[in-house]
Formats: sequence, structure tokens, C-alpha cells
Amino acid sequence: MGSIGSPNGDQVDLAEYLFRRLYQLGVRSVQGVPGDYNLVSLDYIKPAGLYLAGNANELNAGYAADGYARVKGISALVTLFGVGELSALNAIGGAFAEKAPVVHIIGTPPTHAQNLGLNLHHSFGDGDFKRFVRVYRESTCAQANLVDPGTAPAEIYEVLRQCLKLSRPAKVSLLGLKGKLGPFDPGMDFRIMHGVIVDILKPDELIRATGYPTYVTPFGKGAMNWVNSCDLVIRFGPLDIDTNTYGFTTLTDRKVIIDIHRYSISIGRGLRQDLNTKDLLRTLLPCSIHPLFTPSSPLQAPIQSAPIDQATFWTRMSKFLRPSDIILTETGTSSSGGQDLILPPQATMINSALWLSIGYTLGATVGVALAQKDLALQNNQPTGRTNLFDGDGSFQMTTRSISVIFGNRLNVIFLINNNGYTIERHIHAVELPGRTRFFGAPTDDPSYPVLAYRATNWGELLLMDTVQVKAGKGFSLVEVVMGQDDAPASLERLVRMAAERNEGLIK
Ligand SMILES: Cc1ncc(C[n+]2csc(CCOP(=O)(O)OP(=O)(O)O)c2C)c(N)n1
Ligand SMILES: [Mg+2]
Repeated sequence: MGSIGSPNGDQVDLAEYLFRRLYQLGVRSVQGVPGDYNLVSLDYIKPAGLYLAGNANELNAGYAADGYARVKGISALVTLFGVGELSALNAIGGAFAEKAPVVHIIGTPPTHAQNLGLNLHHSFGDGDFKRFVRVYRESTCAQANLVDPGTAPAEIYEVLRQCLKLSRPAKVSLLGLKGKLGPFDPGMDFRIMHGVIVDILKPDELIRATGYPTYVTPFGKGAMNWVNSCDLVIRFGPLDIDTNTYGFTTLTDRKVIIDIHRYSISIGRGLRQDLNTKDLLRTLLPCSIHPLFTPSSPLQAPIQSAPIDQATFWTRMSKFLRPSDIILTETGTSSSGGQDLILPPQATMINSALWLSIGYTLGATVGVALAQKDLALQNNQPTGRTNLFDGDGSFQMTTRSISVIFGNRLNVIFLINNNGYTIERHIHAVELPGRTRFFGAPTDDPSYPVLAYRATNWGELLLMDTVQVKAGKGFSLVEVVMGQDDAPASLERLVRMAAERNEGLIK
């Protein structure tokens, strides 16, 4: 770590110090909700060059922070302790499970109040503030409870380093700590962290160069059934969980597997750690580039009056996607069906494969769209569009994110579908009334057009090709009505396998 001393610099407050470090790492928009114990620190956000997005609740803010981190490599979330941090905990759990580097800053009662065990509001009322510390110790990869201005800079450095290195959420508690931290040294050695951020593995380069047959798991998108007959399988960042392996059916003999992780490689049963795998891949890349396999789309034009069906919807929607778009698909028929989307170059797909907390993607869409906006400003060039395929049930979970989208004038397109929880119906019959609300949309801002459109058949959906939707400017909600029991075949298979496993029919 570099020194914080600088001959000319003014001394800085703790919160300012932290936010300026986050700025150095590429954060521009901060997610969060104000409350006692974090209010003063919020004053430092703007002077540090950051912007507070103003989320509607901590859970949605946490999901937004997760989405932002997946696009920009790191994000910041500010909440108060107790009610705030526990509301965000589900999102932090998801970020931990699925490796999104979120820095969660928690405004906490001052040390003297905690030491006295005062019965303060927002606590459990038993004077034991360590309860919250313990909860977060289990749910984050690193924690800093800043109580000493002398050690705070080193603690902040370490917590940010761990967050980036492990790509998991980390927690910083601001215990009402007052006191200057010494001058801010802009030259502090953050290269190692920047290295981590820009050093994202790009397996597609290897795939292009070799022309090897390629399969992408649901977490990365795709489907595979040829693996069992392969001599060699090279896997990038494998995640061997039930939902990512079609109920563990795509796993093959370890002897023929090479697993490439961010900092390690395992070949068969051997493991090499502390490697920069990106550099290693570069040396492997052959010079000749083979043309990429281009999937054909044999679908005929749909009958205009026919209902929109899951079996062909996803393939047809592929034409609508653009290079550099980010596409989010929510748990349910959207994430299963989304596996059939044929992605254009440089498109990024974000879905949940492990945590599967519904409502996640609408919340994350806020962070993704903000990250796209920040990137466009930083690089002075337009980015791709943010597209969300959401289920109507999941949409209800985090609907308040819509007002944050409007409040920040974020350009977002999303589609919702059938009447209720179709995925759950396929597991076990359940009926709930469908409710979709659409509120707070600006109607008087020509620079931010808002479109709400409902398509009940193919003919109506094709009309969606409007200029606004294509341009990705403003907000477009396209409600795609599908049969409430219609599900992608892959989802039906997955559900069947999960049911058989639960009943002990398969191991
Ligand atoms: C926080 C949370 N609560 C409950 C569930 C269980 N669950 C999984 S999918 C689902 C229904 C999703 O419905 P919808 O978004 O409409 O998807 P679709 O109808 O397309 O399947 C539910 C309730 C969950 N995964 N996460
Ligand atoms: Mg639904």
C-alpha cells in the first residue's frame, strides 16, 4: 500500500476518503437509501465526483449495486445499520453467491454508544450491536469496522482489495467516526486493483481463434449435450450447481476437464494457483482466426393472429438484439427461454443461476442502465441498450425500481409475459392474481419518451419494431402476453429433473 501522506494535500474526512477511493476504482453512481448514521457521510458523495441514485428501498438498491458491479467491475451501496443493512442482505447474499464485487457502506451508531450498549432505534433493543457484525461477517468476503483514524486508510485499502480480488461483496462500517485521516494521496498504488478490473477473462478470443465447438452454461447462457463424448473439455469459470448443469447431468469425467478460473487452472485433478490466466491464454492463442459458427434461424414468419408462444418467442426475439446490448433475463420462463436467444457480438447476458431471488433483474437493471450511462459519459461514446426480460410475478417484487428508472431518466426496454408464476405452476399448482402497475412515468418530457405497449399475438408483437424501441431511447415496456402454462422445453426438463431429485428418484 502507498502512503496517505502528501506534502500539499488537506486532511480529509473518513467518508470523503472512502468515496474518493471508490471513484479511483471507477465507481460513478452510488446506490443506497439515506437514514440516521449515514446521513452525514452522504454529504461527501458529490464532492468525490459521485452521484447518489436515490433508490426506493435497500433491497432494490442492493440489486442495483450488483448490476452496476457486473458491468463496471465494482459498485458502492450505502445503507444504515439494522433495518437498512438487513433489508439489503438478500441482495448481498446474491452478490456473494454469484460473485459481484459490491462495497456495502453501513452507517452505524458511534463507538461510544455501542460500547455502552444503548438501546438505540433500528437495533434489536438488547444493546448487542455485534449481532449485525456477525450477520455480515458470514455474508461478505471482507469487513472493516472503522474506529481508528490512524488505521482506517489501511483498512479501507485492504477491504477494497479483497472485494476486487475475490469478486465478492465487502462491508465498510462507518461508526460515526470523526477525525481527519491525513491528506488524500491520489497516487496511492491502486494498480493492482485496476489490474483486476480490466483483467476480465475473455474466452471468446480463444474460441474465435480455435474454432472449437463451444457450449455456454445457463449462467453464461446456452445448452450442451455433446460433452460426454469429448476427449477434452476446457471450462471457463465453471459453476457446477444444479441449475447450471441441468441437474448435474452435463458434468463429465474430471480426467478430461481443464478448468480455467480467474487466478487458477485445474487440469484433471491437479491445481495450479496464483496465475494470471488471461496472460496465459494470450500465449496460447494461435494466429489464424476461424470464422465463427453462425446459427441459422429456420423459423418461418408467424401467423399474425396466433398467440405468442415460448417455443419460438426467444429465437424470434434474437433479431431484436443489437451488438453491445446488455440483456437481463429473470428467473422463471425468461431465464430458461433466454437460453435460446442468439446473442449479437459484444452482447452481455446477465441472469441468476445460483441465488435465483426473483425481482433481482429489475433491481439490477437500474444498476446496469446507470453503469451504461456512466460508461457513455466517461468514454464519450454511446453504449448498447439495456434490455430486461422479466416475468410478471418477479416484476411485482421490485416494482419500485421503475420510479428510480424514471427518476434517473434511464433508457430501458423490458418485456414481461404470462399471467402469474408459470415456473411455479410447473413445479406445483399455485394461483395468485396477476397485478401489473405502471406509475410515475413522465409524460411531458420529449427527450425521454415513455412507451407502454401490450402484445397479445404475433401480429401485435411485430408492431413493437417502433423507432423508439429500436433506438433504445427512453423507457419502453412491452407486455408480451403468453399462455400461463406455456413454458420453454428446457424449463420443463429442469423442473422434472429437480422433482425427481427431490423425490430421491435420481442421485
Ligand atoms: C425471493 C424469492 N421468492 C420466491 C421465489 C420462488 N419463485 C421462483 S420463480 C417464482 C415465480 C416467478 O414468476 P414470474 O416472474 O411470473 O415467472 P414466469 O411466470 O415467467 O415463470 C417464484 C415465486 C424465489 N425464487 N425468490
Ligand atoms: Mg409469470
